[in-house]
Amino acid sequence: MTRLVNVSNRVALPSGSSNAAGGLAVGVLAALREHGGIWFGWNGRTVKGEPAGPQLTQDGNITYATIELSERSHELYYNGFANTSLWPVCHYLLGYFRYERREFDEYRRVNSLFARKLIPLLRPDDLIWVHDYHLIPLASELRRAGINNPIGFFLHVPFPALEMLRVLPVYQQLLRALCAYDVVGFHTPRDLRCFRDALDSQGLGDGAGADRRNHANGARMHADVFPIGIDVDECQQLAMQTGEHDHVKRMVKHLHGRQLLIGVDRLDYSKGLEERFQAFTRLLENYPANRNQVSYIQVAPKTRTGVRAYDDIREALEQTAGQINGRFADIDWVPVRYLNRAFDRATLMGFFRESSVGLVTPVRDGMNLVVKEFIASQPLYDPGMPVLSSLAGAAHELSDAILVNPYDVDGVADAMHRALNMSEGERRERHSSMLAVLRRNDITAWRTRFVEALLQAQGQNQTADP
Ligand code: GDG
Repeated sequence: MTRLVNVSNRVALPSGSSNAAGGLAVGVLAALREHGGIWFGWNGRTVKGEPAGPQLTQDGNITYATIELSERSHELYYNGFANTSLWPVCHYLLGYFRYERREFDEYRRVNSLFARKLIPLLRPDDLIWVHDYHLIPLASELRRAGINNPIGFFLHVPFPALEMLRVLPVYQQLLRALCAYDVVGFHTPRDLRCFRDALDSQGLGDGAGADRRNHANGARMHADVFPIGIDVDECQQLAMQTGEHDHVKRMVKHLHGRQLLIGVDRLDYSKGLEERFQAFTRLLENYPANRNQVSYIQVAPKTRTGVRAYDDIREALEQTAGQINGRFADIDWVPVRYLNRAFDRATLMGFFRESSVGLVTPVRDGMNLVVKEFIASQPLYDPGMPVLSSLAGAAHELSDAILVNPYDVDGVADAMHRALNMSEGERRERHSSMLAVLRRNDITAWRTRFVEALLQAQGQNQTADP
């Protein structure tokens, strides 16, 4: 069988915490477990001198091949260009955007380091699947070194509209770099449209679509939509099994029969947590009957510590949660529990199952797996309802969720109230149609469709070979 070589900035090693929060890791791991193969990337360690690796670790059918990064690369490439230039632009959040040429130079250097370290592991019939915005130039680096394998790229974050993309001084270079891939994948048709517009603006598209000749090996680049999904059965089973887990039991005990609203997000400004806390305040103000009747748990494990904006948001949210509790709490009721830590996956699914409302209100998101996990974890006879941001990619598929604009705090409060009071019949109807969507576009469909597109590229390349 052809080997699948996944490459992402960060690899979630089996020896690490099983609480790793992050959609890319969850998706890649689930896809790899099914198909087997290599997962290549950074192991999370930084060093002062020359980074070592790749170090190989075998776990079942997955080989983890990991490298170190220098402290300088971590600061300039990861904290810098990837997370302070690209991430904000892709999420339409220019208030967080900064561009420094030396950070972009380091971004290119790290991509060339990834290529150098990866090449000795490659076999001629491997399919290479590169993930996310950290590694856009990787294919051009590999092509330069003579690698002719099919190489695909999947963008886990939104592809911004041309007028937003143009803010990046190096956007043209990045677009050209994307043309070195055989397959470029996005979560939604909207992302694909934006990508095609951007290519056309540079004369790189064919006018009608995104297919074009790529200079390196004469193959054609194919861009398409591959919505990421989840393993529905895994979530359902975990959710059903965890009712007896200590954390879930303690959580339910402290509810004292109140309805629960839940949010689970990496602590990231794109997840709309400040706005969500305001909306919860508005729920208690505008619909006072909910006081002492509902509780809100927000799980928000830390990520990207060391990036200033991420440290700031943590402090801001702690304050807001304190203010809400200070204003509304009663001797027997704490309105908000803000848990700045990670839980294991099974516990999260158990929490979801006990919740009446799933709050998923990012101000922008590529897809959002949490809403899918929330839906899959619900009991069929009495399912909870998600309140979902229309600015998350998942809204494209999940039109039966209660859709909101996350910036409209009164609107989100109305939606919370509506979800809390929706009839069982309506909840069951909406849930069953959303579950059907989750099953159609599950993690297997995502992986299979992408791999098929890569195999097709391989066939075409071979035909095109002189
Ligand atoms: C990127 C894109 C896209 C969260 N807290 C804990 C925990 N998590 C898990 C969730 C979920 C994952 O992390 C988060 O996935 P998301 O999709 O919501 O978000 P990002 O990390 O921003 O992912 C996103 C995704 O890539 C996939 O393409 O959907 O748009 O931004 O699985 O359950 N897991 C554990 N403990 C926690 O405390 N174990």
